[in-house]
Amino acid sequence: MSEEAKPSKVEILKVGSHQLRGTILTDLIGEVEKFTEDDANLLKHHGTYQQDNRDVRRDKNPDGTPKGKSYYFMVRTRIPGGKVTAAQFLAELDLCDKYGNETLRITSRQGFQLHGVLKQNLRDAIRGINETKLTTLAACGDVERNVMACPAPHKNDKAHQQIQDLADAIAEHLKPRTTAYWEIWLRDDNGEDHNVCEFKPVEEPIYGATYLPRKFKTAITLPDDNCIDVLSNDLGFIGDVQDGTIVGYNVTVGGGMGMTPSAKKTFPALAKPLAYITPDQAVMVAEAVVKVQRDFGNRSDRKVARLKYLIHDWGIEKFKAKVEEYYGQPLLPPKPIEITGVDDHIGWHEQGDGKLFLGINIENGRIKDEGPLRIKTALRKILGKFGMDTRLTALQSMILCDIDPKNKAEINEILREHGVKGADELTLLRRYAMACVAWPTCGLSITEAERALPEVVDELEGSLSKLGLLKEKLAIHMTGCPNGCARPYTPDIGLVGKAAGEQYTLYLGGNAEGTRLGFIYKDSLPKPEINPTIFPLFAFFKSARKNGESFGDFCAREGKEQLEAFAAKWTENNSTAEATPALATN
Ligand code: SRM
Ligand code: SF4
Repeated sequence: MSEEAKPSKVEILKVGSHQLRGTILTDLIGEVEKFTEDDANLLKHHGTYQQDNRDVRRDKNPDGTPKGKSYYFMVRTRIPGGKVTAAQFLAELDLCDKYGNETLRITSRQGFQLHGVLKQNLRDAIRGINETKLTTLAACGDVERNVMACPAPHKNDKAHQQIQDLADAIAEHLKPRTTAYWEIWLRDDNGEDHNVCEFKPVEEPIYGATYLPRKFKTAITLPDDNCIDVLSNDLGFIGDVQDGTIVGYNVTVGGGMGMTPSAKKTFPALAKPLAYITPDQAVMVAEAVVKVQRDFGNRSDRKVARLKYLIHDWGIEKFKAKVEEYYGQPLLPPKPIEITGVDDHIGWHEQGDGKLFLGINIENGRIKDEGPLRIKTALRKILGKFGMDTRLTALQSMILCDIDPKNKAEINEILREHGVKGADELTLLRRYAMACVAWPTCGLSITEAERALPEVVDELEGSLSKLGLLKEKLAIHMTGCPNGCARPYTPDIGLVGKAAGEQYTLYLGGNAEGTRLGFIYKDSLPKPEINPTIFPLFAFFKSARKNGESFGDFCAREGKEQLEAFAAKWTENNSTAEATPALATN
């Protein structure tokens, strides 16, 4: 075996893990404060990450000695298409209060996360989730992750129903079958079944002994509403809608955001079109793509193990030929289907069956009661009283479904009383803003994101207001490191944690529809300089935009050099505090 072909440590671990068991159970019931590194790696496949509170890492005991790390766990629920009943939502809220840090997070992939769960509560937290018929199995790890689909509950629209059904079908077909999950988390100490919804005593038909080389992500979209960012996924399906029905899909492959700037071999990529298929082919084509990645994805270097690197190495034609071989028949070439729009679904909408749905913006996905904003209590009251189904969006927000129009005023009142703002009280900038978790729980974060973005949005809103641009739809995504968990390389404005001291790389030129990668406009930009750097570009946009183009389209058309040249001239001409209030305030 050549040096390059040596399997990575994680590959060796998976092979010897007895289908992801390792020694998790021993560590779980033992007195140890944390899991071994190997078990912590296996735990990801069970939907939980061992973390530590980075805010207190440097704390000292009274005698000056370091306190050491304070360990806890993140627990992620995998929710295909973001469909959650009221009972499930309320149970997750209870679990975050009972075992977590009293906040519940909606993720950028339509999932939930509990944070701050102590080891002694981990099994109860995971059982609690399973008791509501949700699962954490395969929410993380080297398997198919949560399958996304547009969550808008348009009940009379067949296409919306079709993509939700396909998300369920793919998620079910590609879920791991290991019984380790059931044994560790769902069986009582006396051997009784605690909850058997995940128990399937069979071998792994798709994944075999080694699972996938890396995480794998799938999403399904409609061309006029790419609210799940299909092209950022390893595998995507774009519906071909005719007369309200999906008659086929363009299949896209090889999207992914993660990169390591110091490793040139890594890069963010938008998925490429692979083939056109009929709806009945979708699940088995998904299986074929997954199996090609299983058998040919890089298992020696995890940095380049995602599907996008296999496609980069092979080219799309060779990849397609291999998928056809696994699928067992040729696939048609993709059709020219364009992605044309995006909708955050915030606000009140007709559902199509006489009922209404309400999209509620959750700032950076964090459901909590803090100060005058008591969204957690408001949701408890509304879900407790009306018991409606809900949906989670890929913009870290949520939808209340099936609302009788006669209850609209009461629901509005509950939200208002708890400080929750309605669609028309929020700028589109804030509605389309998204930040990853970052500090204090994410072990990979370099800078803040969730805790930093609200202030950045406040400042940018100030700038947009001064320029009369407050009504513009423009998306800003921020992450605490280049892994890209809030998909920062595709929106109009992307901010990516670069270095300690709250320094970010500023990307411009993407769009809210997620169809273009931005370019680096400034590197290592300290947070207080973000707004002053963008203000002149907003001014340029206002004066030189064409045909109502968006800020991202404008930046992409002008290009970095033109933007820089304008900004330099603008700053020279407007350097007094009076002329540049936005600059002066920062
Ligand atoms: Fe992510 C790792 C949080 C969506 C790319 N991501 C992590 C970890 C688990 C950190 C770690 O490995 O120790 C983060 C946990 C933080 C915490 O404290 O909770 C984390 N990722 C998240 C979430 C919660 C962000 C959010 O604020 O919503 C999202 C959970 C989604 C879910 O429910 O499944 C989340 N992560 C994403 C996305 C967006 C997406 O999938 O649409 C991406 C970019 C798309 C992609 O996969 O390329 C993403 N996360 C990564 C990567 C880079 C992967 C790569 O190919 O290089 C890592 C690091 C890794 O895998 O090595 C990572
Ligand atoms: Fe953590 Fe980086 Fe993902 Fe943010 S982008 S959650 S900092 S891994």
